[in-house]
Amino acid sequence: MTKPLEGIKIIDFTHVQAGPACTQLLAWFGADVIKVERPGSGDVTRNQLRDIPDADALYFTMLNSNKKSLTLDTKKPEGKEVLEKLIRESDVLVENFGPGALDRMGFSWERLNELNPKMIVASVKGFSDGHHYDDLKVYENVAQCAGGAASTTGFWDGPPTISAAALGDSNTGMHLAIGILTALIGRDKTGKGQKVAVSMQDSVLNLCRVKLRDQQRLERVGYLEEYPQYPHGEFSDVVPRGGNAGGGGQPGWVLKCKGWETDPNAYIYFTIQGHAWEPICKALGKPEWIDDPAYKTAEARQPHIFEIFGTIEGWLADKTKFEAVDILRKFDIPCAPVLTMKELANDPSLRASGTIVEVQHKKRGSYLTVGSPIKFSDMKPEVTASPLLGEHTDEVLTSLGYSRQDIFNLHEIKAV
Ligand code: CAO
Repeated sequence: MTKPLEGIKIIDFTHVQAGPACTQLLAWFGADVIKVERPGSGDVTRNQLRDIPDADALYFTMLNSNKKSLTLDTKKPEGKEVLEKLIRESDVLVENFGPGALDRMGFSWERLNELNPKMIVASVKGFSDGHHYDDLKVYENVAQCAGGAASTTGFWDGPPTISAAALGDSNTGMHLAIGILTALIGRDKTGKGQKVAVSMQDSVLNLCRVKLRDQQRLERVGYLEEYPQYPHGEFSDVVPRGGNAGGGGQPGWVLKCKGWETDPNAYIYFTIQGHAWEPICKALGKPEWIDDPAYKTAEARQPHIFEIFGTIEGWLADKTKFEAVDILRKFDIPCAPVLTMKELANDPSLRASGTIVEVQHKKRGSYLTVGSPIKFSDMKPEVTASPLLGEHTDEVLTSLGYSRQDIFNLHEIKAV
């Protein structure tokens, strides 16, 4: 089956998570992604948090599937020469080095554009160009703090909190992928490449858009009625941490189910959707609440919403999270069990849909990874193993026109 991005050649000059997540996605959709790595060491994640000695760590294998690996010392003249050849025939270069690293290597945007005016140059940085922090190196949690996620996540009586979801890394990579695809479509119209830049701070903030909504509402009216602080607590002049409150117009909370005393994940998320009040009352066996003025409207419920959640927890006390959801789904109530990584890894639906996939790796044997969350009617992205360090060096050099002797010489002088 022809994949939509077949024929698109991508120089993957990325490392750690933000950049590799982007190029992995493009590789799943058919792009020829050549990961350029430093000889001897490669992407630092190959060695980070190893669970099998001498085999690439899962951190690497789960972010670099479907790619080729070319080892090249791009600070040496011989390595630069190879990279220049590759640039001349590639469609996209993606990088997420620290600020200024590509310029110091001699590959500024101007130089890249001169070498290949049709090439799209895509970068991830911690902060956008010209930002007063644009010299900073940034990792995931730093971005979550800088992008507004940490100050608005967690409980009001605890410190700013980091989300386990990679809002700074993979999320930024997904934004960059959208930018690259947009620039590729743009190039079809103009014939020209362009620079695409995404900052981790901006990408986190983009996902925290409703918190900026709340900041403005707070400044106008002095309170936020969907937050647990309303109506009994105090609001300051900044958006507070709202615990597990629903962020939209319908209250919700994480509620205890049977076994919560010993199982830290025996919980469901329960949402009280305004128009679903009647079915909720029926599901809970509380028909008297349906027309009770103290419960009938969202405004009436809000002052004692935690008392309502407490009653629901009473109803949940003899039901597992799965049993509870099986009942509530019949009443069309938006809810879900709090699922663990173990439960997700073994979920037959996720296996069937290709969201959790088992991949064979030359050194590791089989491992699980997350496949494409994007599903197509005409294509099922297949996940293949991540490359060993330098696995495709000779193949790529040959495709660039180097002879066996040239390749031997390059290896000899340690350029590759
Ligand atoms: N050959 C020769 N040199 C190479 C090379 C190669 N194939 N690949 C990389 N290098 C060099 C770079 O040229 C650079 O050298 P200089 O600093 O001397 O110019 C160096 O290796 C890499 O620098 P770096 O700043 O990218 O790496 P770091 O480990 O110090 O920082 C990180 C890592 C992630 C903090 C930084 O890259 C960064 O801020 N990136 C942008 C934001 C980002 O993507 N962060 C997300 C990472 S995922 O959590």
